Amino acid sequence: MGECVFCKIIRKEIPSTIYLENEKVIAIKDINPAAPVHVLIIPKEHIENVKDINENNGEILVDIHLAANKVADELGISQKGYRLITNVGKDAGQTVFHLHYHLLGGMEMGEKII
Ligand code: D5M
Repeated sequence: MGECVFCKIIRKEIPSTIYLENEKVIAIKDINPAAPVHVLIIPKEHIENVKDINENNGEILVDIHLAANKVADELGISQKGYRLITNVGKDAGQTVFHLHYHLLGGMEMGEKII
């Protein structure tokens, strides 16, 4: 856990552009944006990915979606639409093994951007 880049961002040991932060989640600008708006919604609790969501920790998904709604509104992409994507495991392309959702918007998206 000590080496997890998102845990370090949450502890402010690594700088990031923060759009929203509350007790449960943080929303930051992706360092390598794949769209004009590319925000990562990250729970503060270290959960590897969706496969580790269960009946004890699943409420975090509500907090993540509420944060995504709020950030999408604030960044002005709610009306035109956006994607909310989470990669689960190596074959999906997950590179940071701390649960996060990509909020992507600000452009018309084709078949595949991430
Ligand atoms: O997505 C992991 C994402 O995390 C990828 O889009 C880059 C982003 N990333 C990695 N390090 C940082 C820092 N330090 N700041 C902001 N964004 C970062 P995945 O779904 O695991 O492929």
